[in-house]
Amino acid sequence: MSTPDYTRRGFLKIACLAATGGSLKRSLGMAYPKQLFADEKAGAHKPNVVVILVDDLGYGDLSSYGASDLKTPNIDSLVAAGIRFDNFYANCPVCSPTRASLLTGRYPDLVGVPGVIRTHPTSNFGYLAPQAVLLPKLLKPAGYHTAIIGKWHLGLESPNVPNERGFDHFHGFLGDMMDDYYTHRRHSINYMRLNSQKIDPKGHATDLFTQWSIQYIRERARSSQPFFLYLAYNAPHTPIQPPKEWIERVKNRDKGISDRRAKLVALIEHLDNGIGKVITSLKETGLSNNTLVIFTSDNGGQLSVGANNGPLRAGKQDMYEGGIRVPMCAVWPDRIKPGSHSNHAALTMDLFPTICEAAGAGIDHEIDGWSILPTLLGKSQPSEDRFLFWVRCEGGHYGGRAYYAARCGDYKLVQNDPFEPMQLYNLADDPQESKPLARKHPMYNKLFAALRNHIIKAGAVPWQGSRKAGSQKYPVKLDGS
Ligand SMILES: [Ca+2]
Repeated sequence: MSTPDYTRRGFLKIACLAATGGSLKRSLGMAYPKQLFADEKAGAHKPNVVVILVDDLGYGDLSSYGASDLKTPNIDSLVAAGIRFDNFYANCPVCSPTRASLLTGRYPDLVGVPGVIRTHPTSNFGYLAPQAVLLPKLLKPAGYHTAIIGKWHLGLESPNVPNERGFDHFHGFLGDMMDDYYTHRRHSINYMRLNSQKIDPKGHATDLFTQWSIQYIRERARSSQPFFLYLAYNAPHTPIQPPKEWIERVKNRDKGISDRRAKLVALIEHLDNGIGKVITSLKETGLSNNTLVIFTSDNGGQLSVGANNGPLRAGKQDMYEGGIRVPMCAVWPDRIKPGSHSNHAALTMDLFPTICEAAGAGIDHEIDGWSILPTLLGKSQPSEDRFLFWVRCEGGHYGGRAYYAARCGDYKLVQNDPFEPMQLYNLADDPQESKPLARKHPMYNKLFAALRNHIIKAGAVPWQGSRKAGSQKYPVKLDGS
């Protein structure tokens, strides 16, 4: 497929605007006209889009990304069937913010989600902004049926639940995690839903989300309407609780593996098996040739449970590469070249305009993400000099404060803890982020100033939200406890 000229011009316009700190408002609507594919050959129609977001999978925890002690043949097949990214970043080293960026195309702190949304107000660090426009809201007028299966994690009650934020179909759970993959409870609360209905299904969460996705795909196959399926598995997030037979399989294969690592490997392999079943259902229904599948993780692997982030420093919660750089691949038969590869630096929020462009959905409001569709399709895309930002607010030893990273080109400014100084690294010379550069380096001030401006902008967006009147008292005890 040739990329229409106006798409490239549109991209360049966006690039210039963003490079100068300008607003992307309205320019995106011009860049991605709703009828992108309307003039293509007769019989062609809009692609289905399936985003598979896994939870806490590290950069090195797929065979195709270098793991030698696990087998992920299904995800590896996806990677081989499309384009693989080696410099793809989650928007945050933890769950909720990355999910907010995926669904809004914005930095998470610009839509009220600088940290993890949780049940209890004393540990909650986000409230999805009412004015944020979510991806299904744009795909719907473009003709799509929209579904989320699995983990939502962008609000626990109305109006921040999937059906009220644009999804036609929700089959999954609202919470930040499950305390048990079989009971599905969090803090003894049942957050499992079929749309607005509370449900109590039996089975391992990975198996349920796999079954529900296959069921959804088979139902949609009977319709000519394109669909968007956001499949958000909670594996391999803690608790590391794979089905027993999957642990036995790993231990029988690798006699020397530690118990801790065996459990995580088994949870990942079980997840891989489920993803394989979903991909098979796309093939069996004849939909796969017209489906764009994107696979990635919401943050890096958790080192304390034995995750492998490959050669990268640190892991989940950290602003070093191991916390934010994640596997990513995109498959679209006859559009994306199998076995292709990109070093292009991109973030989760870039998937929003990418999907809109592929779906022919117009964007008429300000976003922060840039479409990477030209890169996916093997077209030239200007190398970016944009500033990238990461932020996370958290309690515990972080003290309710935020910590940050910023990147431009090869330079990255990192503050891995609110009580540490900012440090500058050159990722090309120092991929391990172990040799901080002098503070007088000119990129230090450039990144520091750009991040400061971002923090000021985000300061206008509340993240505690307005809980129902009377339902919550002031969340912090004033005696300091
Ligand atoms: Ca996560």
